[in-house]
Amino acid sequence: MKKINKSSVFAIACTAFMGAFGNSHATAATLNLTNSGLQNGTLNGAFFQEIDPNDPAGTGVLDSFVRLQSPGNKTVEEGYNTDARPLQFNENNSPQFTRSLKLSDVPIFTIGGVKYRQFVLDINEENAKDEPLIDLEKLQIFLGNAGNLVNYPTFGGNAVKIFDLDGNEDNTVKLRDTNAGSGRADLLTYIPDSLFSGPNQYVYLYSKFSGAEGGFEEWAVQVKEKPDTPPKSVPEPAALAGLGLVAGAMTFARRRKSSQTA
Ligand SMILES: [Ca+2]
Ligand SMILES: [Ca+2]
Ligand SMILES: [Ca+2]
Ligand SMILES: [Ca+2]
Repeated sequence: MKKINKSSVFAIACTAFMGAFGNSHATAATLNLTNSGLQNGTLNGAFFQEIDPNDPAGTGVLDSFVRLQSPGNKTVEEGYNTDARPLQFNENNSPQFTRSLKLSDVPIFTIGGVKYRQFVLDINEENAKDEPLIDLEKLQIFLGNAGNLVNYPTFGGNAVKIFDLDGNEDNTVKLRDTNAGSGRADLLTYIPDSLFSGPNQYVYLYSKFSGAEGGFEEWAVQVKEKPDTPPKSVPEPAALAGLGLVAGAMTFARRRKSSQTA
């Protein structure tokens, strides 16, 4: 597992600052997943893993629930999923791509004996210069009591924040568009399942990116067949195998394929 990088210069500066003002939140940690080869690492309890385009375990049907794109010439984008309209930030207006998400639709994976909820990120960045790079500045997850909440970050008192990437300090995950092209997801994000407690059953995922050019970024969940839910409609794997498309397997097959253009 990759270690979290900290800027020693910045740490020294922060130590001086903390000595002067006693501010325990004055440090920042960066998890850098931009090096070549598949990268992974942890930051404030979350586990991040780049998707291996050749790993069959990384394939599946994706169901997107929030799509973000920086407006105009801006390179910062933020937003969260909800059924409510109008939207608050830079979310795609289509109910197909920005919508409510039930906790029961977020699959659980066990890593090292610990259960995690898994979210999938598809990055779309230009593959020129340093533009494939993009920084995840903020990642916050709330549990809400309805699917059409508005007014982040309070949600009118109808949602509880259960995870914050910056909960301990101002953290950043440095990412890149590893698997370029439409429908090729890049990052698996695992949040401890133990945090998803309480009566609220709607998941709200807020994220903020910088260095965001090119196409949209999109958060999704893998559609897993679970014992407590009926199997969902998925493309026939055998049909794909017959065309030799499974071997490449960096594509996450998607529902509503006709609407995948950015
Ligand atoms: Ca991608
Ligand atoms: Ca970029
Ligand atoms: Ca941050
Ligand atoms: Ca982008």
